[in-house]
Amino acid sequence: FRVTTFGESHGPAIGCVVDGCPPGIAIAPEDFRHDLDRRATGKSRHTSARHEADEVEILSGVYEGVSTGTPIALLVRNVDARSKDYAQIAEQFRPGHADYTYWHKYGIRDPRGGGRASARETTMRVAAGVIAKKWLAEKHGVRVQGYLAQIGEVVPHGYDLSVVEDNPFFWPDAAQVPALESYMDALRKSGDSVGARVDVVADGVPPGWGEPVYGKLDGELAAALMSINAVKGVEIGDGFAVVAQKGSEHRDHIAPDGFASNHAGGILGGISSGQQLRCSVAFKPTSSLRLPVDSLDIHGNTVEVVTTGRHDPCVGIRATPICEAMVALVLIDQALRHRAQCGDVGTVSPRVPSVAVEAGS
Ligand code: EPS
Repeated sequence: FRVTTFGESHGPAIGCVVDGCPPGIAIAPEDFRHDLDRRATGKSRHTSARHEADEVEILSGVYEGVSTGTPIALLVRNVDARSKDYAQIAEQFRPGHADYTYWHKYGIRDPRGGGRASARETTMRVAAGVIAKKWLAEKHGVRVQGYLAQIGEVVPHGYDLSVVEDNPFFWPDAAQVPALESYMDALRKSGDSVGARVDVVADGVPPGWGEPVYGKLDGELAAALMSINAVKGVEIGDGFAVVAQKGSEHRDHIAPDGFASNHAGGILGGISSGQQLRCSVAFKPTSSLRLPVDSLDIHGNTVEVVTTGRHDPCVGIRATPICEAMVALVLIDQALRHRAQCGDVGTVSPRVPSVAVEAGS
């Protein structure tokens, strides 16, 4: 299962091609609505004010509402691009932005907004993720759900995943939402931006998905999540907290009725253990700020950069559905790979060794 995307923030359209999708999945344009709306700009005053329709056109791979197994091409036309906002920074490098590295790599860049580096590209990851989520839920009862686990220094006091969809932050503690609104209002007025952490859990993943050495499930998840714009860190399970743990504390005790804890995050040796999959993703503060900063232009002159336009003061706020999509895309790929090698997913019964190991041998 492979996804590639194309398009720029202010080009005519963005799109993706989904290769390797199993045949027989019911797919309609309206299936994409829910997740694309969750990710979209302009839904609250705390995100970019750009108003995109994000209407998905299915160009191929679906016949009479059902996937045919051939490449699925999806297209979303950009309807609210406003490139003139970027005229003043077309030749300037925004500190912290990919326009510097694109320029040095290619010697040419699309200066309209973030161009190819814009988070607009993530629309198509979410669209492809809808297909993956659907297959995972229907075939295996797998549910992938994310939430915002930190904005700046603010962390949730409680974790109630049933309230996550009821607020513009995907925040798991409803009582804190008014304080977050004030926090974000003050941040926006100051012209600055802030980082965030998104957690994603997947329930129902059977044991056995993932490869033991190359293509480890955790490696694939890290690569997929790290490929999202503005991501600077990925953790699986306890992540970097394992550094301070003792082995006796970290190991998840195994009992006949299941594991007693989940420090591993549902992955052992690159393969799913059957526990809840737990990932955590760190988003940097966005770099397009209206606060002036010294920089260089493409001719090597020092300049003062001020970025106007419609930007997210915290791109992590819209990142929950994007992270969910990337996790779902990795899981469907691993599920199909597992089925190719080991047969029907979830039906392999582990063999108990026929020769008992003698105590003390
Ligand atoms: C983005 C900058 C803004 C955001 C954009 C992400 O775009 P513009 O180029 O219009 O100023 O609005 O997000 C989207 C358009 C979207 O659909 O996510 C950036 O630099 O990443």
